[in-house]
Amino acid sequence: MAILLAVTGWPTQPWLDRFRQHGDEFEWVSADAAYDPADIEHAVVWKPRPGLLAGLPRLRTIFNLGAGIDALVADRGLPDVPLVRIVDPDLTARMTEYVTFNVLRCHRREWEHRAAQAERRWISPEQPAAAEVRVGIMGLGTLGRDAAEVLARLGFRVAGWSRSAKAVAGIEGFAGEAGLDAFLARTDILVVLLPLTGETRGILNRRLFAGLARDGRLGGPYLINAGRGGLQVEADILAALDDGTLAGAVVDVFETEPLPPESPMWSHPKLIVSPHNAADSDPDAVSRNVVAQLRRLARGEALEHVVDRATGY
Ligand code: NDP
Ligand code: OXD
Repeated sequence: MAILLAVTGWPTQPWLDRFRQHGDEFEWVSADAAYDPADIEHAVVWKPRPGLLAGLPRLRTIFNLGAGIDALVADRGLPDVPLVRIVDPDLTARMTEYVTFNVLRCHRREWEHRAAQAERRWISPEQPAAAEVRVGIMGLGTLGRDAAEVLARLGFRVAGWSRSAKAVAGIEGFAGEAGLDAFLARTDILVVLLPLTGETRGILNRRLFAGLARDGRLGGPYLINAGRGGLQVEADILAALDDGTLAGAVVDVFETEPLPPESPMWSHPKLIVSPHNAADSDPDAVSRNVVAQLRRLARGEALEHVVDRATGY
């Protein structure tokens, strides 16, 4: 029995090399080469071709090579076997770096400084202390919680919003529909680390932006979205930046990726774009993580981080 590696959008060979290096007791085959579908027991994938997994009659487990599984569950023919996502300290640390870097950009007035430098203007914008700035994190899961704790250590007033109520020391918790308005109303910098599901699609829209705090020390609220592009209505982000509902935005994920060259998202002066690399899946760290799970299975132990198909994350 073999393990099939199927990745789209990433070079296959570095992944295959790492899996063979860290899991040399297993037989690894690439979906880019010839293989017998009946030999495949587990599949290790990132955005595999729709239908590919349905063609594997003995498949027992699917390992997704990232944290978000929305692209996989969009495949209507996805076999009903355990689907495992990545929860790994390397991925979490990368996301916390991205979030912290960009919260600090908003807090330390990056936009004003760049604009002033371009015009050789010496400015003295008001610089509030971190303790005067309220960060709100939508999605207080593996990634959101780590970022929240780091930001709280930097002195920011941090709150999180999740589906179920959470008690995290030093972080103000809000949950569900009932908690959303109050969460937004106390938020100067909104960080989004939600999964894309039927419930969250399009949640970052004009109505939500209008609910953010207007009484903060930064001159208006900021948005940082590193969750998924399907969470956001891009026309609403642009309109909110134009009319001042948002003071600025940093966006890593888009409705269409790669972001098409003609998209107005590229050139809006109040918008910073990154190319869906807030937290890359590192082949070395992630292959070790998946191999550890395969060894757990081989010992008859339960898999960790199995996706709940009902909630969609
Ligand atoms: P988790 O599953 O650990 O956390 C998800 C969080 O979102 C949980 O707190 C959950 O609430 C909350 N949530 C889900 N649905 C809702 C809802 N309807 N209303 C309110 N809260 C909700 O995921 P991770 O933290 O590991 O990852 C989050 C996402 O980050 C991924 O799904 C992926 O899309 C994105 N990502 C982006 C990357 C990038 O490079 N841009 C890299 C890695 C991930 P509860 O705790 O109550 O379940
Ligand atoms: C992920 C991603 O979900 O890279 O891990 O977006």
